[in-house]
Amino acid sequence: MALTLHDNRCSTNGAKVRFLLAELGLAYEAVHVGLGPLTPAWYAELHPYATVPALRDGDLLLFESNTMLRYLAVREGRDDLYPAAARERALVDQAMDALSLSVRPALWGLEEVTIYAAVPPHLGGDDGRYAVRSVVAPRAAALAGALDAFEAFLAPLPPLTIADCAIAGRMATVPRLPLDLDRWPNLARRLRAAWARPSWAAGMAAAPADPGDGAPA
Ligand SMILES: N[C@@H](CCC(=O)N[C@@H](CS)C(=O)NCC(=O)O)C(=O)O
Repeated sequence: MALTLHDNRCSTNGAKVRFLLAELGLAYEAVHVGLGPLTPAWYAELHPYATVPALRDGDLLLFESNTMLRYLAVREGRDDLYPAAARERALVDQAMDALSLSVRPALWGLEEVTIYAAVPPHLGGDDGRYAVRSVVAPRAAALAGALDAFEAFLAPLPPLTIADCAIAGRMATVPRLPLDLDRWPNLARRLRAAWARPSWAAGMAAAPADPGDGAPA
């Protein structure tokens, strides 16, 4: 099997790539990598930033999830998912770049105080588990502003592209955030369509088991 995906089942960037691999019907080996302090030394030597995912295809090793999406679509000749024509391709790239550069920082700002981390006392954390309203509200507003602008980037795209893999994967946390998705009709339509695809479910089911959870290694 030529393809190997180093991944973690909690990784939204890994989810982007798993979604596309399933959409393309490609077989691959899924290798679990612990995150943060659980990252093994061998992986820190393999990956310059020691983040997941990493994709190996023979002697080619890729470290950026958006690059993996572009590479796999071109490798498989899927112009429908990543157009060959310069203008159409630029619109897909632009949506992916806006997601990474404008939406993602604001998304993380809200995720970190609601889903992932305790709120430090100096930011108004209460019991150390859930963010207080005064911390969450401005971050939700910042994300809402980023998504207001992002709507325009989604409008010209064809129904399914690799930008949808990026959006569906990186924004997989949205249902757990204090956010009314219906405020952004283009985004809501694309996310719901992507998450309804059999390839999305297949991609999530293909995530590597975490041995730390007692699942088979
Ligand atoms: N720009 C990278 C970001 C990768 C990234 O931040 N991955 C997260 C998981 S979604 C990670 O490995 N976090 C652990 C860490 O930063 O130590 C990509 O798109 O692939």
